[in-house]
Amino acid sequence: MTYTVYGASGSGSMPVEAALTLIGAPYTLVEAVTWEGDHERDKVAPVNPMRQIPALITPGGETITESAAILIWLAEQHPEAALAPEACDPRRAQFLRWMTFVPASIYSMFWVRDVPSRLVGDDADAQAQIEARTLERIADCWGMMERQIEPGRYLLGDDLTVLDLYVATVSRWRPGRARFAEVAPRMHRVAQRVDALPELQAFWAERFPLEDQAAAAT
Ligand SMILES: N[C@@H](CCC(=O)N[C@@H](CS)C(=O)NCC(=O)O)C(=O)O
Repeated sequence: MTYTVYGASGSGSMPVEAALTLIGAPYTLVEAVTWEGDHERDKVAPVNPMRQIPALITPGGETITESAAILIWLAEQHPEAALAPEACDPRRAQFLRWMTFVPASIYSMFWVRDVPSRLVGDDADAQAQIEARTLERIADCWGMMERQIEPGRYLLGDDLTVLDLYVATVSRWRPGRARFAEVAPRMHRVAQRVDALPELQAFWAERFPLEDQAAAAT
């Protein structure tokens, strides 16, 4: 009775794997580095026709895609891990708001910027504009989020939630943590706290060492 995660080091499967680590639930990993080409994307196709990671196969054999849905579902299935405010908790609305904002406004930019030719073909100038403008858009979105939340030790107060795991991961991607710190200084402090969680030290070291995110941000 274990989970299966389709994922890759440094990818959007990081918050899912981190949540499973905190929950203490065993999982099998199917490594699929989807941004490295069709061969890798095809590994995911049987469970996710979008050929994207993360995808989670539950112990009951159900497939869940979409990082935010997976994280919210895992928190609900494992209330003992206390990784999300419950439905009656006053923090629930903001939790759902930002759990939706991150994939809708920020994560989605990477489908465009990772392969700009998907939208503009071989036009090198247009590709360069997409790369530059998506970086600005991502930074703007982080800034907007920063101005509308009141973090405590963590983003929604003093309790760690899957939102913290999510933001700690996505903020490592381009434009990278240095820019994130400029536009979202309070959220940056939270992300550093998540990086330093003792329970996740071995996980981060194996799956997303901080030096890798520095390289990814260049
Ligand atoms: N909406 C999806 C986005 C997933 C996504 O973009 N995953 C990336 C890796 S981090 C991917 O598989 N990209 C390959 C592609 O889109 O072709 C989610 O939130 O899970």
